[in-house]
Amino acid sequence: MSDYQHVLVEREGAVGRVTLNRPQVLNALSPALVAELSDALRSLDADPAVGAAVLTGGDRVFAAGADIQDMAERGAVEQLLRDQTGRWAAVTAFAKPLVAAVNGYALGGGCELALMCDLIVAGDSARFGQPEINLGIIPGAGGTQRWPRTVGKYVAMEVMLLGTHISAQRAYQLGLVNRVVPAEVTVRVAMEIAAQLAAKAPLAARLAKESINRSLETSLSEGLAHERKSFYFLFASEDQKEGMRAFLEKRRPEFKGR
Ligand code: DAK
Repeated sequence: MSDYQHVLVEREGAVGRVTLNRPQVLNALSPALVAELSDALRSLDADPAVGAAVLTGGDRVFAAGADIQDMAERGAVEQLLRDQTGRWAAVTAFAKPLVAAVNGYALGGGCELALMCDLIVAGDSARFGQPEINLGIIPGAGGTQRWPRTVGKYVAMEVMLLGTHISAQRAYQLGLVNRVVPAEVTVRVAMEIAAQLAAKAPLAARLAKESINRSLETSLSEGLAHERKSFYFLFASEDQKEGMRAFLEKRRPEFKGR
């Protein structure tokens, strides 16, 4: 994992951490960085010792968006053929709980990256926004879809048509982030939450995540049917037996992800 140039990958116990690492350009998301991020997340997903992960840009900035230097002179066909979407898809395909730890700017693709995570811990310095309108484009990694589903149409319009930045505190009021903490402890708090997530029954966490994400894409009846099947499925797991027996025996469960 140490041969990555644009991301750092570490593990603390059952928690993986990926840190975007191009500080000189505010972690601008170049294709090379996104390729490494995607590869790192796939590895953490495949690692049975990892139960949850944190995605961060570190203490100063999350990411100021896709790399404008890289995009400036590209044509439409070239953009399409580069299949960036496939690489970004690794973030939403990550099956374990993924916590974003956001300090400073989370703009454009950086903001979309945070919105792809399952929980967001924001430092009090965090600024969320989709300033693409100022570049003559629109968000391309989910911004126009995930913002309105999260905060409603009108705030989404403001953010995407005016390029307004949303502060950490306002993001909290809007339900866009789970916690606002002092910037110097953002990553630590996210790691603690991820450790708690990693201690839960892994299969149940995976299916709960899948079911909640599905609720944003389907009708209520289809979503309920999916939830019910996942619920029944878990009764085929050893962890369901362990969880319920442990409760009855008044002890802590030992989940195995089986
Ligand atoms: N790209 C490249 N370089 C960037 C950058 C970016 N997005 N953001 C900042 N930098 C560079 C600056 O050019 C500067 O470099 P030097 O001049 O020092 O060489 C350095 O980082 C420090 O930035 P500033 O000097 O500008 O710092 P300030 O504190 O004054 O301002 C700022 C910070 C974040 C307000 C400002 O840098 C800024 O406005 N940055 C651009 C933000 C932005 O417009 N982001 C949206 C980009 S478009 C898709 C996937 C993703 C996307 C689209 C499609 N598919 C899968 C299809 C995403 C698109 C986008 O994100």
